Amino acid sequence: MHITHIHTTPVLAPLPRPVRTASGTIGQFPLVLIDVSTDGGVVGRAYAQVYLPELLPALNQAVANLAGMVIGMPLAPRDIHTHLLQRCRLFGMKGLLGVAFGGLDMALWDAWARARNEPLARALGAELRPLKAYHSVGLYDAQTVVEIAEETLAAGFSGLKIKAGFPTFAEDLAAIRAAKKALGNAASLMIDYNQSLNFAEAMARCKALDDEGLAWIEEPLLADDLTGCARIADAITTPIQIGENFHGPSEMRAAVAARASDLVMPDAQFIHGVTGWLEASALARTAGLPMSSHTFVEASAQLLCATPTADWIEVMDAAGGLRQTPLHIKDGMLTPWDTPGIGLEWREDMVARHRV
Ligand code: SMN
Ligand code: MG
Repeated sequence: MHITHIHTTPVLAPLPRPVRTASGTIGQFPLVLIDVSTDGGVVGRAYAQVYLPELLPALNQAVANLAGMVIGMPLAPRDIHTHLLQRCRLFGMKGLLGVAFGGLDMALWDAWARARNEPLARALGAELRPLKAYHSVGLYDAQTVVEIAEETLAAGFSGLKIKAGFPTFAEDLAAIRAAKKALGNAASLMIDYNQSLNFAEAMARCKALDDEGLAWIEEPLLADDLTGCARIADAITTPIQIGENFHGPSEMRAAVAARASDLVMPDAQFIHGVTGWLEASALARTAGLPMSSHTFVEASAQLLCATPTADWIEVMDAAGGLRQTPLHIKDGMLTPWDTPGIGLEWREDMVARHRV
């Protein structure tokens, strides 16, 4: 089977509510929908995402240009991955190009699994199983977070992740305590600073939060400050979580070598797609690190089934407003889609409405 055509569609995907972080707000998710056609009639689907609407045309063009380099090739995702890494070696598979590469890789694997008529996990040799699921939301003050926590429990999640990084630590603490109280023993609470603190502030806030019973504290520092992260991880008992900003498996290898965190959560796109994730999951296994996911709930559900140290699946449903099938969450667990590939079928009416 050969690749005949790759179609891209830029959209601003609707979200149930904006995601406010200490480093900027996402109102709608800028996505590039990717459809890979083959001469065997199989179509593979995935998407790439860029947080800034201003960069959506550039991402769309990057995916289309990269796709142009693989038309006519056999549908062998690993071979294509190696081919594109080689073609792009002088430039480096970084930034927007790395994002386009990750999205395209996922669409190719989706086609590959569909050609086998199996969910991606099963085609990779892993059985589908329920995954511990947490609800991932933005920055909320102590009053509003209670509503969010109640909604999280009602929706069947066993965890909630809220953003932190208010101007004062007192506001962080108030929101965390309010969320914790509302969740009780029914769900874990994680917090995410989105790289917003300097070292002194991060160390002080993390130490002050160490007895609050958090499941993890995420990205207190700039993502590439591996030594800083390692020092904080050493100083407190609450696990430090990083990984959404690992651009390719080699950045994860560096973080693991620096002992930058207790937990890892690569993003299926930034880590360079399914191929990159499989390398990352091997790194996590040899280092004994629990591995969670970051956004991309459809591909992540399949991939976590095939991840030896799988921990939590993040549910921030960027494409949920455009996807045909809803998420299935019950008793704290998400059940991966038991359909060929990664389980993405678009609602064409919604795609047409949100197309840019
Ligand atoms: C995040 C995800 C997507 C957009 C903004 C922020 C985040 C997370 O850091 O961990 O979900
Ligand atoms: Mg995060």
